[in-house]
Amino acid sequence: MDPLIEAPEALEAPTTSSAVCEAVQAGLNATPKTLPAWLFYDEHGSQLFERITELPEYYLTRTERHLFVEMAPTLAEHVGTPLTVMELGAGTASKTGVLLTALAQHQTPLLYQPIDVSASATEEAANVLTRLVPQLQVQPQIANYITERYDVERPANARVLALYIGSSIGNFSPAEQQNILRNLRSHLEPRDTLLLGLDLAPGDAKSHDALQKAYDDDAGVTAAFNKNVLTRLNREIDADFKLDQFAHRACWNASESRIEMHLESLVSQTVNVCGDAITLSKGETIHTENSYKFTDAAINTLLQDSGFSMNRTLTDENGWYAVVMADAV
Ligand code: AVJ
Repeated sequence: MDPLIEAPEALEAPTTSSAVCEAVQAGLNATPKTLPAWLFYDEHGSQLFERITELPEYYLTRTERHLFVEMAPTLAEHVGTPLTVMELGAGTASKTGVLLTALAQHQTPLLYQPIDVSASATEEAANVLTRLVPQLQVQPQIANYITERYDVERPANARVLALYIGSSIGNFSPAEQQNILRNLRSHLEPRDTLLLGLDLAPGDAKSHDALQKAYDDDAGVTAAFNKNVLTRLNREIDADFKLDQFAHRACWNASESRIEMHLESLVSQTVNVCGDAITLSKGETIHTENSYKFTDAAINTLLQDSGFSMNRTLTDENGWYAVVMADAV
């Protein structure tokens, strides 16, 4: 079986500016216009995202952290020992410390295997976490879990706790979500556990307005995060986007169950991108991101189709966010 999954273009960050040109031109010549989501995370964009996670309107990060604090003791009991923890897209693993602290009380030493594209983020994670949890053995893998193979090490008889948190799965289409989880499942054995963090769809518990505001905050940080994509293109591939001629838009797409972020052209204009003249009409948008939101039924289907069965779901008191414990079957 080949665990490598077909790369969604959204996450293939090219390394040469001609490759960036190619990807950007393809998106801007398409109808509707799109830009790939990896463009968000240059250095400034990553800082802006950190600021987003601290905004009053952006409840996701804060809520997930609270749920981790609440569930950590139960989780440790559920997974039992011996145990190893791996994490997809770990980044700086700032929320993982809560869980690892609890788990390390039941198991010393505890092997933690973060997988991330960013070597610097993983290094920071290793430094911070080993200071916080001295019993931890951190064994990072620098890999893009979407496009590259990764390994999961299993010390003798250990059960694996796989973390895929932070609503990261929400950036992918349903087909891609399934591929990511199936690929993960191929590294696991029955009775290993997946901990999945997802944002819930609006409904009785969460208003459209609350969701919308999480992606269009009053301080304009998300707007800056979105527009930073244009700044990046101006700098990296000599494009000439005029930032004040675009507006940040966040809108709920009910039929796809996702928040979409767009950059709307406020005037009719022509932009030069790698020698290509791109015309935008007034009101035309460039689609920059999808953030999928889940119903209970959708979570169940996704898990079942990927070889997991839901064990329990924890939600906050508002019912806005979910951390799902699922067992590999
Ligand atoms: C990093 C994918 C979880 O979709 O909520 C935040 C990215 N975009 N505000 C999300 C994001 C705009 C975020 N994820």
